Amino acid sequence: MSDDSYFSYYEETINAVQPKVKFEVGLFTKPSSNGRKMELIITDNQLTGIKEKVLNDIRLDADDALMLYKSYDIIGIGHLADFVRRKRHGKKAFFVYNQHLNYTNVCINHCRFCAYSRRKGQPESFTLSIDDVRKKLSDRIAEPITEIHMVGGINPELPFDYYLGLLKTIKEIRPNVTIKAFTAVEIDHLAGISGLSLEDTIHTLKSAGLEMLPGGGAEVLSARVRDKLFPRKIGHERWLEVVSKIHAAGLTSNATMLYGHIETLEERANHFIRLRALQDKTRGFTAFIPLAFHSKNTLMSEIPSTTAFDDLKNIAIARLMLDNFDHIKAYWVMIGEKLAQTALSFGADDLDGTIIEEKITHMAGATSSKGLTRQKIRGMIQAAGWEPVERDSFYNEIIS
Ligand code: V47
Ligand code: SF4
Repeated sequence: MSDDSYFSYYEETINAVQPKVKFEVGLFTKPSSNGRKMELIITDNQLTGIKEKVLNDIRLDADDALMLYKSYDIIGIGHLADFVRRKRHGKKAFFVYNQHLNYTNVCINHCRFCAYSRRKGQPESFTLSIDDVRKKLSDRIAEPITEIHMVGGINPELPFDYYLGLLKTIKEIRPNVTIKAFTAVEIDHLAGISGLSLEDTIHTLKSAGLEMLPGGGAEVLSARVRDKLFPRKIGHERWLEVVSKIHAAGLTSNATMLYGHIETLEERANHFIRLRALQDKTRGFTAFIPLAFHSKNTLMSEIPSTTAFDDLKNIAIARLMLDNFDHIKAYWVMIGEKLAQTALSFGADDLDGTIIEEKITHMAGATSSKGLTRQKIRGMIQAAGWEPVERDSFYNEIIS
């Protein structure tokens, strides 16, 4: 799109979404087609340099991320992120018809932030049999689900064949769904039990039906945070290595960042830089999803919930920092339906999906619904002035 057509497009979309708002924003250097000055308002003068970079498509650095995190100009930051978001996706806001499946909560990693996992033999521990999985899928067979999102704990009793059985069963019951399964942490574990190299493990899983990885397991790509919160889980170097091998095998993946616990703003900024550097090499990441820490029933229950202010900032700063990621998701499970809807104006272009039965965050005190209908998601998007677009896992649009 040329600069001129982009500027008028931007103005049109803003006016369409907010028809009653007089278009007075004055940070573009060009006058708009109707003579009014277009500007993205920022009230924090310290953000002027960042604004210029954003307008001129210049990559932000870690210091810029810190400056944004330290600023209270949430509206200004939102405007900048919205500018980038609209340039990429116009008025479209994506969602997917998906089903979550958690195959076990038995886990030997004992991450301090986790309310989901249980030790073997504990009363609430569970591991689904292949027949359980078959039933869970069959119960929903009438629904037009296009993606199965499947993750679980690190349960040493499960053999590699069990995981292949999970994938094959899903493909048998729903041959057309995309299986987005196993975080890099699980893939690392599977490489340990398969008797194969990491590359061959990935190829075997791919042959059994694996197509994409969810973003979890990275938490915050920081050795300090890992030492304190999840020392048994793979560190950031291995996480990045596993993901790079996933991408090299032709699979895509998402990336997440768990925030709102002990991480510093510098560590958040560094997380973006590390993800962005890998994406420059592989181009295999699809979406980034900030995950708000929920502390209930965890070993860190004294930590208060994240604020709406911080939730929106993380979305917006992610959009500004991750210039090589196509999509930023506002995961409604974590931040609630209402804030996720608002986040669409702060840089997010995707709400994730129907989900159907979320466990990990609800065990940690999430108060959002456990699932949403397609109509409800469409309604949330439309009510905020965006155009709902149902997508598959690879962001192909689904015409229904
Ligand atoms: O890595 C665990 C997080 C992640 C808590 O790729 C918690 O589309 C908050 O990967 N409070 C797994 N978060 C979830 C995940 C995911 C979720 C949604 C979409 C996608 C995607 C991926 O859940 C873990 C961890 O960071 N988590 N415990 C908690 N108490
Ligand atoms: Fe296990 Fe994942 Fe929970 Fe950590 S976050 S304890 S790896 S289930």
